[in-house]
Amino acid sequence: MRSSWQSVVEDLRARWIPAGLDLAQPFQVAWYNCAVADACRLPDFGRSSALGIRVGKTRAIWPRFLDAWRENRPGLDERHPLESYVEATVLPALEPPSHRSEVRWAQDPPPRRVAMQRLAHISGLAYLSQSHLSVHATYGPRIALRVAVEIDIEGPSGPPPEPPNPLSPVPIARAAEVPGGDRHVRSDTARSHRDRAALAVLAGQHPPLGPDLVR
Ligand code: B12
Repeated sequence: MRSSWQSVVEDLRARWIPAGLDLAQPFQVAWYNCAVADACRLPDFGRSSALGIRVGKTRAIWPRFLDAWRENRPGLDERHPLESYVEATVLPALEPPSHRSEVRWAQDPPPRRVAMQRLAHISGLAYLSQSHLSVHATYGPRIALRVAVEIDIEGPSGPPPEPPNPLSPVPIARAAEVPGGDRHVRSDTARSHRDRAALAVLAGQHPPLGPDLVR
């Protein structure tokens, strides 16, 4: 029998995915709270094993967002159109409330700031790489981490999952053989990260990325 956090996550996914919020990863709030400074902790309603859902997006959001913008849908704000679109998608799915919930947006400043990349790693959604970019096993680094939703029910149990590391040491070694390639390997820029992801694809050690994901 499915536990209730699974059905909650499934119901929310069914409402978020058609709007382009296609990365929703459940986690136990304690996994994250034990790993970050107090200033970045998430609310847990007094139960450390509460359910959290790490919500992000791939490029799937863009056609849906543009449709909403062209239709002048209510709730969209000219100054922050994408952020307001995400808010107008996430919040109605939590109504009517079946459980208490809290929402933290990526753009929330301290004291509500969440270390979204660490959370993506801890929840198993995307590997936090040395380039300081979160790298998804399928979508590469071109993902955005928009929201963390906390819900007052028991979340997943056990230890946190380890996200797959899409950057294998073999392509890194190959990059070092290319003149100047070692600079890419050591660089902390997003560009070097894409180069390494592209090498991983070429070496057949990475799930295929669309050309627009690795260019
Ligand atoms: C503040 C902020 C910025 C600031 C400062 C970033 C920084 N150096 O700390 C500015 C405006 C400069 C910025 C720029 C960018 N950002 Co920014 N940013 C954030 C934000 C809102 C908070 C980061 C934070 O304070 N975390 C809390 C602290 C406590 O976490 P931390 O684990 O200690 O530190 C993390 C980050 O600070 C970062 N970091 C820390 N030191 C350094 C140093 C360098 C060189 C870099 C690149 C990152 C970095 O990596 C750490 C690991 O998680 C996050 C969203 C979020 N809430 O997490 C997005 C976020 C990290 N940014 C993001 C992106 C995409 C960018 C840009 C690439 C945007 C762009 N297209 O230019 C650039 C990259 C700039 C660069 N030099 O490469 C994405 C990353 C997505 C991913 N796949 O990983 C996030 C998650 C936003 C999102 N909605 O998805 N960002």
